[in-house]
Amino acid sequence: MRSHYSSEITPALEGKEVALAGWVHEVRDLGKLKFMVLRDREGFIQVTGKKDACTEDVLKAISSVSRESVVEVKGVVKKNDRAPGGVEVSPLSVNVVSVAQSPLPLDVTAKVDADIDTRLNNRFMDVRKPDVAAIFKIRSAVVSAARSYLDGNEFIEIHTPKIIASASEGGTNLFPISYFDKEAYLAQSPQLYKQMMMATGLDRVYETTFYFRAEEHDTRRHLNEVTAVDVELAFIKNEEDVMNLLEGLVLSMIKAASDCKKELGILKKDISVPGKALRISYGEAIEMLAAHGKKIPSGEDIDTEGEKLLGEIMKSERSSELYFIYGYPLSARPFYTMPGDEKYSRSFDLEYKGVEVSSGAQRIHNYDMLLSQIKAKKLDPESFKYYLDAFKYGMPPHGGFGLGIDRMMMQMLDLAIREVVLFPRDRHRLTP
Ligand code: AMO
Repeated sequence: MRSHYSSEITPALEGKEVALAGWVHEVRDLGKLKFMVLRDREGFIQVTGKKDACTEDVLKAISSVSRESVVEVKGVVKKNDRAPGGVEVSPLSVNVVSVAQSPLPLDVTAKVDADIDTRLNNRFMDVRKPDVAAIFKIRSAVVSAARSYLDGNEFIEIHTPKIIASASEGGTNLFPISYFDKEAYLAQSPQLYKQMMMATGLDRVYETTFYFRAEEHDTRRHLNEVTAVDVELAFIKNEEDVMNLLEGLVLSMIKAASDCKKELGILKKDISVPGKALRISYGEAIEMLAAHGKKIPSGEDIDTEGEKLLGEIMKSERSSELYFIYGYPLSARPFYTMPGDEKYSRSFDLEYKGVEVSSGAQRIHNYDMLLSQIKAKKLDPESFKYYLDAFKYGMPPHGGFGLGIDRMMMQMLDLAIREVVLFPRDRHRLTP
């Protein structure tokens, strides 16, 4: 239906006939002059109906069309210094393809601010706003950069089941579903499957995936359906190999976002790409927190408040927004984590501006050790049989991580998590 997007209409096309298609953003009727601003994915273009240059039908269509209707406009490009971008289109025909009812559920011209719930209830219309569309264009660039980075590092993209028979991250946050005559769950993570892949010889795998988490959190940073990049790699020396890969991946994603200049301009945001990710141990982290009045009992995970405070300390004292915390207490990590010694594990979190964006570890690859860890965490080895079998017949040393795409987006753009997900699933939201 279209020969050009609005952004492709430049004064250099003067005199050329073009076909445009999009939504009626605004209409202004000044009697002899009728303006219609047409909006498409790439921007806006002014369509100017002049009484002496257009047919009656064209002028009538412009003055009667409702805002947000879909139109097809054929016309001639004209330079005009007073038009936005120095160019406009003089219409030869205006075809109203789909009429928008009124009143509109949302104001796309953003003259009236709507609350986030009204926006999410009408997401189809919310995303018509250029600043909201910009978020999802950046998101696409970021996911594409993640795939390119991993593809370029000899990873294979896999897809593992989202309907599963047993928990992978602990039993409390599963969504049960009925699977014919059996009980099943939505997958919390591809964890057990990506580890089983390490016994296949494919060596380096990743999945862009959903996690389903029945957590009752109602926060700026939690969702019940999460998008993530999950990675596992074999023949590693230790967790440092995994951290180095994650660092490169995250920097490439931030770089891709920072390259979205047009979209960042629309959002009035700037993204600075860190040079590297610093590394601090869990012990150092809790000492730094204690020095600032926040006590974390030794052996416990750092809570949200602690993470946020650490983010501030790292920024002001070490000029760092991106850093690893490594060597978490074994007791705070899942059963598959490789112990460092009796207390500490070969695990890490990656923090970005005071929020955990990824967690990972070297894994246990020894069958007996894995079995004893499952028992130590009071889990039933029988329900992990299919997973444990993969450790009996040759399993290389391996490790990996899960990186939250939603969390990355929210931290890069400094927005709440529901802003960066098209149709978020949270405690209260199951539609649209
Ligand atoms: P974890 O449970 O820490 O680790 O999840 C990994 C990353 O996923 C994101 N994430 C979430 N984002 C938004 N809302 C949530 N409710 C939520 N839960 C998780 C975060 C988090 O860092 N199997 C391990 C990973 C591994 O070791 O490979 C795991 O799932 O960004």
